[in-house]
Amino acid sequence: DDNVLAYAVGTTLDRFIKSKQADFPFATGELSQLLRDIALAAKIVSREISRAGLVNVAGAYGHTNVQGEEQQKLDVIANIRFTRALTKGGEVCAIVSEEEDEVIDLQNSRGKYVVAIDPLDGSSNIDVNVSIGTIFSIYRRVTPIGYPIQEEDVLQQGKQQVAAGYVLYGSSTMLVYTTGFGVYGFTYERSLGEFFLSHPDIKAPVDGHIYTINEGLQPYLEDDVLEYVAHCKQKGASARYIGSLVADFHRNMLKGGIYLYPGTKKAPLGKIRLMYEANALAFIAEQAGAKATNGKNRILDIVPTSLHQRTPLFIGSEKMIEELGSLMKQIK
Ligand code: AHM
Ligand code: MG
Repeated sequence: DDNVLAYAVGTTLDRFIKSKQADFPFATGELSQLLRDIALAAKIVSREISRAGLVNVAGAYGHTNVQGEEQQKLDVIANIRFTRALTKGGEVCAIVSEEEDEVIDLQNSRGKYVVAIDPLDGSSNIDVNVSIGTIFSIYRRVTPIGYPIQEEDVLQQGKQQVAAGYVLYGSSTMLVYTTGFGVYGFTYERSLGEFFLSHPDIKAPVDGHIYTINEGLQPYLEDDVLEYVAHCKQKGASARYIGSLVADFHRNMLKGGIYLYPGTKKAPLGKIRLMYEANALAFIAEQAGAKATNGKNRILDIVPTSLHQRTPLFIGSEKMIEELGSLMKQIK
């Protein structure tokens, strides 16, 4: 075997992707390659993050920046790493990034895929050694290959995603993704430089005991959400809030719980972005048997009208989302 050691330890991400591709004899392998490109960028970003605290320690970093540039912030670095990987791979025609105002048109009219990405989410946690994440959505372009991309290639509903995933830079780095056939989680083994399948076919608990909301927003919250939070407390649920969507979502999906970022009196659409935060996690949630809504509609049904639009987000265990939904109906 080409990688005896890796094989002995378990299934690598590469091998897993290859085995899944074999289920689709007519597939060209481009989506598989795209996922591998993302995984490679994730490894690089993971390395940068783990060294972040050393950057300003003279000498400790081991080398100075070759270009002599000032060390850039991690979210900027992550944006560069991911957009570069997506550009070089050749499968992508357009990128929507949280870090860029406009669509990045790669002028690659042969590229089949459009990617929406938040290269490094959880900005308040970046400089303080707390878990952060990358979130990505992959769409197939809808206009014919070989022509310039159009708005409809980019502004697609979440339910059109062909794949979505996230990378969690936590106590270990994980990559979790779906192509619509279940959710698979891989843990990064740094010394081998490989992601290994650690969480096959993730299913979220139907009900949960964790509620996740920034309670500092209380003065601006609507009655229905306040009531639901009171209900969680009464049930004896635990409050858990990291302030990194990926980490909060990941924990709740594994343990059972609900994440709420509602619209507030100050920000009626809340904070979370539809295109590169909510949609990917909604797709993963549904694949894991959980649910995601904006309080009225399924997240994946929302028709986007702009790249950076925000949406209220309620995502998590099926029963908790349903309970919240019926409470919202009663109160409104
Ligand atoms: P960001 O894209 O600026 O990082 O904002 C998104 C983050 C989410 O990861 C997190 O769930 C939320 O913002 C936390 O917001 P708040 O600080 O208002 O609680
Ligand atoms: Mg973000």
